[in-house]
Amino acid sequence: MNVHLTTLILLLTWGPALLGQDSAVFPYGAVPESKPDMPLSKAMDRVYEGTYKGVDCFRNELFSNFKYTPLKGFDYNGGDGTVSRRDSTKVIRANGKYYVWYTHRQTPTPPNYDGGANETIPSRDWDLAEIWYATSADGFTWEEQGVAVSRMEKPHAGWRSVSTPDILFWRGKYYLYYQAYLNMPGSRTSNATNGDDCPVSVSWSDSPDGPWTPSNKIVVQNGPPGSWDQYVIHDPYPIVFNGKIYLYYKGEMGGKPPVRAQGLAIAEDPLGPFKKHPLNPVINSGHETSLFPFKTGLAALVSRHGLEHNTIQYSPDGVNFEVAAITGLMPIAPGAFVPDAFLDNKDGRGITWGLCHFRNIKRAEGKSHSMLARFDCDLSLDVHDLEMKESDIFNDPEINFKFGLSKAQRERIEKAILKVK
Ligand code: AAL
Repeated sequence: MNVHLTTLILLLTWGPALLGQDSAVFPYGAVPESKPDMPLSKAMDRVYEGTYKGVDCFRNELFSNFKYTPLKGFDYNGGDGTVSRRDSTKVIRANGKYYVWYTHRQTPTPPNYDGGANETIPSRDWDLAEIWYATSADGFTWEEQGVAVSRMEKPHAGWRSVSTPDILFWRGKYYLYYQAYLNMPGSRTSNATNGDDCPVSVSWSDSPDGPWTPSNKIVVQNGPPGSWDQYVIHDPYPIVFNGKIYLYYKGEMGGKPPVRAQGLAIAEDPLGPFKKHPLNPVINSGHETSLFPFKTGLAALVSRHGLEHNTIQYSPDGVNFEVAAITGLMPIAPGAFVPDAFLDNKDGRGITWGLCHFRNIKRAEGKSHSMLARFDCDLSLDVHDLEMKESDIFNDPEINFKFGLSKAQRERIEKAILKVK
């Protein structure tokens, strides 16, 4: 046996002992791609046996941080709360430009959250709203085109408000799904959610520029009494998968605050019938829905609420999701540019940008509106932007101090100090 091989065997056998250790030690350097053949802690075992899509943030294709840019082209009446834009759809590309649709509210006053709403005063930021749209050449500067879907005529769902749209392109036609209110958001306080009750309806067009024909049909119904989604079917989000229309949505269960989870309803025709999946809810956390094809499955941005908030998740079948990455400072109501949302080609390439919103701006002064913004990320198999893979975000201290203790918390702490002997 040659001397090198002998030396190697001796080192592997006696190395640890010579180093004063009684077992192999985890190696120095970049985390090994393959699992070391040695006893591992649960934490290190999870690196290899867990559901993460990489052994560290820089090599995890489904990890990214998020960068934000203000948009040009939208006027908010100086932030007086009378104009609001929020809950934008996926961004799509057609006719050589980008298109996006969103909740547009223009009312004589800001919303009155405290029972003072009526036929002209909104009860919520998305009450008495319409679906408007805008186009852009670059995704940073937008040209507002005006209304796409107006409120419906009574008694049709959506007569009070239509909001929170998303877009489907299917067999040559465009479909806009939206929350279709049959009563004032927040008015049914009898239930444990915040009364933001509604089903989902749809309008269609031969062109992204309209005109849009309302179906005047509820295509995703509220669940039966006592079911998790009996009151709230929010954030309809269609994607083409397995040859069908997979429409994800948010439901709000009871509890204060209500638990938000996401369900799936599947149809073979854009106008339904949509059949809810028996395993609903399929995502146990989050708020607004945002998914995209990734490799042969689907990935989901899961933000804001729940045990698994601030995660990016992956599902091979569109039903069973697992945490692929943990992140932070996620976009609210992300509407990503998803070039392959309707291709169903089992080669999902991922996303790099989209629109989102910042909400309840200036609510403290009795004014409340939301504004659209752009987010960028690297959740793409075709981009490798290491700046987007940095997990350690340095915020200006003032940003953190803005999330200071409430008056009640400070009083609680000071009271506790007095008790210290
Ligand atoms: C949004 C969405 C739905 C809710 C409200 C407007 O973030 O979840 O649309 O109804 O908030």
